[in-house]
Amino acid sequence: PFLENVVRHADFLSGDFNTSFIDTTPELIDYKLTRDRGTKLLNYIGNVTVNGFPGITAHQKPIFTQPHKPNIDIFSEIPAGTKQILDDRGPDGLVQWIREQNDVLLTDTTMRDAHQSLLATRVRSRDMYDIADDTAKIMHNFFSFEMWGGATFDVAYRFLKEDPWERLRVLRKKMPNVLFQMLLRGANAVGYKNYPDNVIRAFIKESAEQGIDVFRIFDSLNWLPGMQTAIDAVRDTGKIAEAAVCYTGDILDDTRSKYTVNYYKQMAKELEAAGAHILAIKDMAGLLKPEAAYRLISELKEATDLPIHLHTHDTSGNGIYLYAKAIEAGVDIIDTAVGSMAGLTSQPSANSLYYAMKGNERQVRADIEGIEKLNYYWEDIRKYYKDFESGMNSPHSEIYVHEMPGGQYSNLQQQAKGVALGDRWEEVKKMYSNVNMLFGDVVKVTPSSKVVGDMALFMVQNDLTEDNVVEKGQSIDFPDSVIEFFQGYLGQPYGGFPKELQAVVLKAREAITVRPGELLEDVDFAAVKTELDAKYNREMTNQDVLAYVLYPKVFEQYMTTNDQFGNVSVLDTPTFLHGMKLGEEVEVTIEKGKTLIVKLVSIGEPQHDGTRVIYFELNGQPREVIIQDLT
Ligand code: 3PY
Ligand code: ZN
Repeated sequence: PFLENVVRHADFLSGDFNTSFIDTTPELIDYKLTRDRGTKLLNYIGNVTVNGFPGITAHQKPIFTQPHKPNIDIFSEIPAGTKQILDDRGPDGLVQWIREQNDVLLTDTTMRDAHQSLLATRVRSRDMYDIADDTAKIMHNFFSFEMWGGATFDVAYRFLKEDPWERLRVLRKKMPNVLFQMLLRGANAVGYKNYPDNVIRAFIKESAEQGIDVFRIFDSLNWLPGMQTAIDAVRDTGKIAEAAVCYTGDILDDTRSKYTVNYYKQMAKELEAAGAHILAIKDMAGLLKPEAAYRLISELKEATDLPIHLHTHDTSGNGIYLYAKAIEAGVDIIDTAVGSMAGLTSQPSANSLYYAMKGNERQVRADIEGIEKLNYYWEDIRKYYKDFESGMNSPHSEIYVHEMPGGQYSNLQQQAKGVALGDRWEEVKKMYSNVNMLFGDVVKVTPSSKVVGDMALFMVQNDLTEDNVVEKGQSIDFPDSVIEFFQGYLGQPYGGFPKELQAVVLKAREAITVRPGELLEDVDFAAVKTELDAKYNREMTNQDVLAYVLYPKVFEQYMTTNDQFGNVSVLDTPTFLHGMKLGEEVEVTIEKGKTLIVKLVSIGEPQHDGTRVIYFELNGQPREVIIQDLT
């Protein structure tokens, strides 16, 4: 193909060339690269068309309408916002500015927690880029956009085959006016286990350089030593350290004496002393009841000087009422999502809250007409990801009993199906709350929530109960995550481990009581880079190295897919998830000014070796790819 290109070139045909022709004619190489990229994408499309996409059940690609956009003039100016306040006045200036606001400020979670909690974190960068400019203009007076962190980091590499750092960079460019916020799991970064301190520091530094301004830092057991390294590292970057108390239990229930108002007040004071700029109340399961919110926030306001940022999930359906009470108690910032991506396991709707607070002395600062338009866009986008919906379609007040975080519900349900416990889901939920009590009533949020979930599945599967687990457990091996938890590798739970159960789970293993980071050796980033450069025969970036250190297998798999299929993030979402229909034509812009027109012409019969030939037209030229039929 490259030679074809040479012999067709005008200079070549006219005889106007010499021996440096190839070196001085870069478009030949460029053409070859474009061609290679085209072939790789055809391979991807052929594969998905024949073999499907994990988690997608539709046999035919559905017909989708073009997502409705607000149609704001793209050349209109993006109004300045909180990002400029931070850049001009620094973290303390920003905190001062928050204190001066009477309105309640909003964080929009649509691009992170909302889709993490509703659509298994599957929303692709492309669907965010397409609405980024409009969002920056409409939500210019928001406090922040939570658009990174939590589960989005590994899901991007693992399932979407795209680079989360690129998402951050591109969005930052398109949305330069409002603070970018991420969720950081303290010493677990964006993973499920504690990492060495220098990994936490390097990850935070790189994230700040690439565009994150506000780091919401939490520890899955509310254990302060698990947060301190991260708080210090964020402060060193000049960004905002928003430290979280994770809310669990029920401060209104007198029969539960562990997580009281005083417990939260004490923790808030410690976080203030540890260097937090903002205090987050992270109600990850949506357990905070309206009257409890009023009381908690009123008391926290007295206990600390920090602005308070409230996060909840609307699983019970009480989210708006809870926010109204929190606003009455003086909360400074709250988390909402665009209406069509809100409610149920996601955050309460910004649109609904806006109307709910009409007439109140504290207003919700938002351009409601604009947000209603964003609503249409996300309503259309959400349809692409229908197969990843949890199936929950009404409020679940039982959340107050099982206490499962918003993002865990559908995951654990899938896990239960995976071990043939799908039809015992009710039992699993019940067991989840029993395990919580068995563990001594612990904070349940990634990754501690995963431990409780793994144990619940294990108990149901092995017919264990709270009464017989200690006795029967002598002769069984518990799941790895449970063993590691009882070894202290996620930190120390408030009130300690239940000793009898710990002994049964650990058997001959030792437990630690120090911070896991103290025992973990620093990662030698230069050595990892050298190894990766050699392995992939190219210069790896800091971001690649960090991704590999956090998730070695996931990153390697991503690199393999990338090698095979190229950059698949350029495909539109229906094509990415469903492939193409016979006779269909799609446009793929592989970079600015370079568009491929792909038509699926026919799919050959399976060959004896299990392969099929897929016939395409690429920019009008016939092209074939051979793929393995795995169905
Ligand atoms: C995460 O850690 O991803 C969460 O959303 C926890 O609530
Ligand atoms: Zn959440």
